[in-house]
Amino acid sequence: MAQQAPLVGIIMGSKSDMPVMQACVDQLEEFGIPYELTIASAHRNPGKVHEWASTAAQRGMRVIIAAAGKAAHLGGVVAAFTPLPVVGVPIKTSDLGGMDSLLSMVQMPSGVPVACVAINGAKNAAIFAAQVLGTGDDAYRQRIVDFKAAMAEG
Ligand code: RP5
Repeated sequence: MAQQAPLVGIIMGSKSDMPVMQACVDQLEEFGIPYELTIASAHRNPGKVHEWASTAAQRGMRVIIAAAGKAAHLGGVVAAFTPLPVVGVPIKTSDLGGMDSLLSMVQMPSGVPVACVAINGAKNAAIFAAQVLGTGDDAYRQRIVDFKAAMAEG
């Protein structure tokens, strides 16, 4: 999608999240939605996260998908720095099975929402992002209609 300006910004806390997040990338590709992918941790690279999140809207992004595991603060930190909707993907972890990621991502303080999908729900994050884009774009909305019709066909 390099030829089109990205509309979805994907950020993840580690390259170790990529095997899970490949399903998100694949779904966005299937919808033909241009995206940008960045690896930055809220704890290991806070400056990079701040810069990326606080410029995402002016760079043309419409929705952000943030994936992280363990003490998964990435989605919330990104949400603190952008007016864009943020979808969080809690990553399954070896020690606590992803409940750590889920609870730290979903329990946001009032005023700074992160719309959180299931543990490892990378594909649903892409579908939700497409639905957000579809609210203002008939072509993207039609892709969701077609996707649902194909799903119903089995
Ligand atoms: C989080 O810590 C990442 O999002 C990842 O899910 C988890 C483990 O990261 P690595 O130690 O594998 O880099 O920040």
